[in-house]
Amino acid sequence: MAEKRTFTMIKPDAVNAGNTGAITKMIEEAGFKIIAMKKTQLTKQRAGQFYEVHKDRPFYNDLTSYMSSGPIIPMILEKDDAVADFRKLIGATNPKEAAEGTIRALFAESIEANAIHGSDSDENAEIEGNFFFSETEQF
Ligand code: IDP
Ligand code: MG
Repeated sequence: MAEKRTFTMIKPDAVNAGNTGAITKMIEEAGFKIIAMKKTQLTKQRAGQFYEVHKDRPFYNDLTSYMSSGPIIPMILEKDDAVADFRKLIGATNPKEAAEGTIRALFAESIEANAIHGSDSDENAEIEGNFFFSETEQF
């Protein structure tokens, strides 16, 4: 079961721009089932915890400020090859390099405010899903 799931969040720029519906539609049309979803906001401290792996990168302080600047929509998604297929659907980190038709190509504002997160491994998908959702919220 775990290897068929991934974790995503629609980031503050995309929520603020009113793109939640369009992005969620693309996710469902690509064959992902939404297992859990909510609207919430991170504190700077919790954003720091989520992105702890990047704590030594030059963009870490800006990233955690941006990620705590407004509401986000975290979701757990299910599909065969969920992690890899979802990374394809969202496109490269830098929207200038993201393939045409991907979520980041369509909706990202910049390399930082890039509309959406996607887990990079089965292990991180589980850790990140559990960061936002309890077991009883996962259907
Ligand atoms: P990913 O989200 O495509 O997996 P990561 O390298 O894991 O990319 O970086 C996490 C997030 O940090 C990115 O989605 C983006 O919001 C931000 N980020 C990554 N690289 C840069 C950068 O060079 N400048 C500013 N922000 C960045
Ligand atoms: Mg990453």
